[in-house]
Amino acid sequence: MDMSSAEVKRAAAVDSRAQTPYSPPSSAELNGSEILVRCLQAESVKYLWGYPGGAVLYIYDALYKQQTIQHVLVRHEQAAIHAADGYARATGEVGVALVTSGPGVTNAITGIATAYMDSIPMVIITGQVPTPAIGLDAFQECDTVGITRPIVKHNFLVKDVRDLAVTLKKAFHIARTGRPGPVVVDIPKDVSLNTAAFHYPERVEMRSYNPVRKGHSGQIRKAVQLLLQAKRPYIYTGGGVILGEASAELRELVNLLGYPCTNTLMGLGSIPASDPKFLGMLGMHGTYEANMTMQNCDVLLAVGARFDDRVIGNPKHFGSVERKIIHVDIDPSSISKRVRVDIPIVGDVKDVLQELIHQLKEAQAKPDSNAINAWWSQINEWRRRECLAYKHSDEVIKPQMVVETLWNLTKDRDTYITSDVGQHQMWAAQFYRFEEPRRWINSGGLGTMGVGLPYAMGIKLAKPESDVFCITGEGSIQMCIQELSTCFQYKTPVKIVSLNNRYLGMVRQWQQLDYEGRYSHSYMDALPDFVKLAEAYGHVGLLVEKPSDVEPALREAMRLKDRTVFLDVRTDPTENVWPMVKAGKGISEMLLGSEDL
Ligand SMILES: Cc1cc2nc3c(=O)[nH]c(=O)nc-3n(C[C@H](O)[C@H](O)[C@H](O)COP(=O)(O)OP(=O)(O)OC[C@H]3O[C@@H](n4cnc5c(N)ncnc54)[C@H](O)[C@@H]3O)c2cc1C
Ligand SMILES: Cc1ncc(C[n+]2csc(CCOP(=O)(O)OP(=O)(O)O)c2C)c(N)n1
Ligand SMILES: [Mg+2]
Repeated sequence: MDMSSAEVKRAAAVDSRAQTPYSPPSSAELNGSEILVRCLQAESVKYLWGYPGGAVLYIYDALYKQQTIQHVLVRHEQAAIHAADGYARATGEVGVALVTSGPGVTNAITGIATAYMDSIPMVIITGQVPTPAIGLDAFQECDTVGITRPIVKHNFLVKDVRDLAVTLKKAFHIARTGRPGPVVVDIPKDVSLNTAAFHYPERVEMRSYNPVRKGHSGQIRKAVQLLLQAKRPYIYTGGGVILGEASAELRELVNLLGYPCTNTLMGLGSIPASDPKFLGMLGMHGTYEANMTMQNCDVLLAVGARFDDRVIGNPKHFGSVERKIIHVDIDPSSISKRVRVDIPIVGDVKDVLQELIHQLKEAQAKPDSNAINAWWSQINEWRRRECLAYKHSDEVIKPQMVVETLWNLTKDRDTYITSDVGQHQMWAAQFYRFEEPRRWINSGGLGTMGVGLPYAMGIKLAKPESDVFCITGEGSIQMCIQELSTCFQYKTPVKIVSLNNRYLGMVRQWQQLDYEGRYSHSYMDALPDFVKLAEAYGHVGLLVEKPSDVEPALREAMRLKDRTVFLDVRTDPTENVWPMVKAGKGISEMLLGSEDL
């Protein structure tokens, strides 16, 4: 953002001589740490995930003296960010985390980048060495503003306690408005101790930051005309629909037009999986029908989706056919970034869809029903390929079957599913049929192994009455497994379903398909006994080795409502994720199974 660079540069050019001399507190004044707590209270923050250290001890002292914000002590700063991020994804609120300077910040980096890539609203408070020590290689000093600059929506270094409240107001405002994203507020130790009068502004004005909400009506009118003239239309939607709380509008639009609709990995649940107009996820591991429809449509309405490389495959192949593209996105920089767009509409998805629906209802013209029926016949033919069918087995546990069984057992309950990254993530996306938004929580853009357990932990605090399952792999779960300890301390009973194929399966799959079966370092020997490990952390561990034991084990995990349960499910190590668009291939050039190799 333009605004950020100028402000941040000014802030980063710290000159300790320019600091206002410290003056003793007057009775009406609060110290920086108390101000921070008051600001968080003003923002109705209920939970804060963090880890203490020297630079934030005044802040921890202020937290000790209050009752409204629950601090959760994680076991690694990466997990603090992931947990707050998971909370934000499930609730739509801003997730808040607190870490100390130096190693606290560097441990948090993966979490911040993960949230940034998926546009998740967060405020991350980082401790910093005292202002006079900045730039002197002080103990536990790192240039937080510099290190985080490319992976935040914005960041601030607060040099004067009198700026703290307004800075936090700005941070929350920036995090949750426009295209959401993580904002870092770096607070030097002396700022957390110095005092000032507390005033939390009701609103903030930032000259160079004014995200557009309403779409241009002229552009929307053009979009309506194009949609009504379409012979082979397609509605392609993404994470923006969920971030913009526009699921109801999307459903209305799809019903109004009767056009086929798909979701990206990040958009799952914005339209019910059971809706016959939903073709499933598209992209690298999307369904045959979703991808064929994408390649062959003549009018594409893209809503809150960013034409990711996992979605369009080879851009030359994607661009080789004639189709008109309408793109609705709140971030103008997302538009025509990866593909050329015919009708750009910058605005908030909810506002734009409402206007689009309104104009469609007013329009005299109607869709060409013959053409649309013919298009549906073609799509139904693609559907008959049943691309997600897999070979069932009584001998070995098929990972797809585990996810299907979980879906069957939980579909009528209020259930949240988190996942890690790998084959298990794709099977979860393909076989768990999400009906509602914000129920599918995973890392899409950065693809961060290790998110699943902290995400589940963060969600369970927000949704104590809901079932929270983490579908993971034996590789990913080990990246933040220490958080089993946090789950025990804070009594956040989550259910971990580890699809243990004894491989870094997604890597193994690529090595099988693209590296002639040279399985270089994708097999993990000497895995821990996960059942004993779960027990050592105070939880329940269950080993599941036979297909017939899958359902009873899942039922048992659900029966143990107040316990964290770790299911070590030994799945078929050779199973691959199908369909698959290999690197460099077009979106319609999918492999549907090993017989296509
Ligand atoms: C192993 C692996 C495999 C994957 N395979 C696939 C796959 O097969 N298919 C797939 O789809 N993805 C896949 N992904 C995920 C992929 O990498 C991307 O994360 C994903 O495709 C991006 O989804 P999106 O386009 O919905 O964008 P998001 O990252 O969700 O971006 C949302 C867009 O909406 C905009 N927006 C935000 N808020 C609003 C608002 N209020 N109004 C309007 N616009 C808004 C943003 O500006 C942004 O452009 C995979 C990831 C991994 C790790
Ligand atoms: C932090 C991180 N390191 C490396 C990768 C690359 N990577 C993607 S999937 C994968 C394997 C995951 O293994 P596992 O968790 O066992 O899941 P599986 O694919 O076997 O289901 C790896 C190493 C990543 N996504 N994230
Ligand atoms: Mg594995």
